[in-house]
Amino acid sequence: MSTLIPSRRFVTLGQFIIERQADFPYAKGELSRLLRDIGIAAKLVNREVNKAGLADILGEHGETNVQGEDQKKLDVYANEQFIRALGAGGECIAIASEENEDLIEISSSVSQNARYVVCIDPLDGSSNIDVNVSIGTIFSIYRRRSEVDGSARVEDFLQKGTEQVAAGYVIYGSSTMLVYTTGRGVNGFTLDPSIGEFCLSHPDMKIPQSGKIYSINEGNYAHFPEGVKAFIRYCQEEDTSTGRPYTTRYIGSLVADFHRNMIKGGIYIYPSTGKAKSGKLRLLYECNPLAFIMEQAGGLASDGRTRILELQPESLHQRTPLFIGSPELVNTAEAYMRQEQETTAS
Ligand code: P6P
Repeated sequence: MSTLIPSRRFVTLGQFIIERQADFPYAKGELSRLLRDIGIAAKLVNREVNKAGLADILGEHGETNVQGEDQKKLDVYANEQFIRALGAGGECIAIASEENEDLIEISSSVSQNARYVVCIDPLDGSSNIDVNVSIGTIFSIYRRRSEVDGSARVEDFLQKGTEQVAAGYVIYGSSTMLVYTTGRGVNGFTLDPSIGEFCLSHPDMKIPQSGKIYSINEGNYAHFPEGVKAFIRYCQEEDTSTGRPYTTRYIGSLVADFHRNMIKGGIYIYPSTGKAKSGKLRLLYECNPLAFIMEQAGGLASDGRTRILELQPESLHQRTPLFIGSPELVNTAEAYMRQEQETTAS
């Protein structure tokens, strides 16, 4: 009599990565350990985010980060947790973080032969912490280019987005999810607090080819490029055959706006504005990882003209405009941007 093996109730992140080792060209457990390290830090950050209103961890840390933004205590805590976890894991040789002006070299003995560098925004949208709005972590993983036995160099980070070996985000929302890609599709894992594990909840995520949501801070309308203004007017025009006017949704927390669009379809735009001529969002640890994920989910990501993943980074904290989401909406927005360019040129 054969024994019936009950079908598994859930697949944890760790089990999934091991079962999908072939997805990662440099397997030998390296990706497993990198994502395990990120998952550990995410669980610790999640614990603090969930009690932020209770613990004396709210409010200003009294410092400002390299972006000149007020650092919340949770920003600092999150940055420390990801640096500590990646440093202890032995697979990462250096980190570029939104919270640090220069790259952070991991000098521990376990990391001396590490082959990867990680770009990270440890807690994006942190201005929303005090009002209990979802926030997120965004990360991007590259193979180092410098010699394994030498120190990491800034060139290890200044690689095009097409060179990423993995990318992902954590969203600390009504539930906490970790979503990642290694270039073989996108998979989402929801944290089950009862067992402390991220469990596969959104296999093979695909963004709808179109959508009815446009996400942009219209408070900056006066300073938008004409092509963006024309796209917004397109979204607001009455045309029942195309389901317009569309709906505007803007949470002001990139990971939350991005994740909603991944599920429902839509477009998120942070263009150049009067205050931010190159846009506000950073290429290395916000736009490149989200663009990698979006393309793997069947969407598009550009700066309004050029594919994000093809942009050549020149500095760690470089900014870029971002148009990202359902392909039909991104293509329409880019058409209005081209039209503006042609009008300006003529
Ligand atoms: P604005 C948060 O500071 C952030 O980097 C993203 O999470 C968010 O989408 C954007 O800035 C909001 O910027 O200028 O619209 O407040």
